[in-house]
Amino acid sequence: LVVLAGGVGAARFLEGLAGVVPAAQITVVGNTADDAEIHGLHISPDLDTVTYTLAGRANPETGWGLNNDTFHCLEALSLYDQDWFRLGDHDLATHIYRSALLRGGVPLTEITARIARAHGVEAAILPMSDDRVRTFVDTPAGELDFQTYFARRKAQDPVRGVRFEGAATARPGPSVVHAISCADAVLLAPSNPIISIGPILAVPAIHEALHETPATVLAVSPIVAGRALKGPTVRMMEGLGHQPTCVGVARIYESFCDLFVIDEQDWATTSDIEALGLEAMVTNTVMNDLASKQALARFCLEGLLR
Ligand code: FO1
Repeated sequence: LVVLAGGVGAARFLEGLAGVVPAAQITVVGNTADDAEIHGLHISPDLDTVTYTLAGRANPETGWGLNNDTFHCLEALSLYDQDWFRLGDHDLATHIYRSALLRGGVPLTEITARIARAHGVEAAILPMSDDRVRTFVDTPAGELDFQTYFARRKAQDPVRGVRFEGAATARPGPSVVHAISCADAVLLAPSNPIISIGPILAVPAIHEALHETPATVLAVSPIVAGRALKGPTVRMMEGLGHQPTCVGVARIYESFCDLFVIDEQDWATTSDIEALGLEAMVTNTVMNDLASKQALARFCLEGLLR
């Protein structure tokens, strides 16, 4: 099973999936366009969120960062007014390790595998690309790098455009295309279609592999009853001229997606989704505990087996 994943929403979905199939059968293709260089360190928030969650170590309140982390270094950085990106002390160790290896020429794919192994994660976690891809968000305040828009300015600026710098020439990570082409199924996690899944689709060879794979492609809508499970998805879709509903998400995925999972609250949109040529599957997609995460994963697998 190959899962295209952003951060917190995807990690919750993966936690459910890893509870119903052996984790070793899961390959995650993770977004790296949210990556940032902060304090001279290379941060890969989405890869880390997936890794920490599958390791059972994510902070349950934020979804990102490590559970029970301390913030002594951050407190010290506040003296220099450098504490807007909340890096915990133990989380910092991951960034120090990653940054040192990157500087030594080790590819991000290899480093990500080492970090996952160290945390006891059995799923394969593949960065979408080892090449540098970065999201920039166009706002009335100017073009902002992603973490300035998201973490520093708390995703408050209206979004006029989004650009994935480097994506057009980025090569996919070494086993990404093979994984998609040989998968039994490809799943798009309930992540923001614009800024989490969007950069993955913007890597041309990944886009092509999704169109060509014989595997069934299933996507889970991150929008329920016009609201996003997490983050600025709805306002961002509105700002970019997409219908901010599950139907709007289905339109973004329509050219390569076969099955589209929507929430019970959106059952009335089934015919709109089927009019796009996707098969709609209706269930509870709101994941508030482990049981609901696993139930959603089981529902997706049953749909794929039909
Ligand atoms: N998100 C925030 O909104 N504020 C933060 O201070 C912050 C710190 C942070 C540290 C490590 C990490 O792995 C993620 C962190 N995130 C933070 C989350 C991150 O910015 C977003 O979740 C993703 O980039 C969007 O998927």
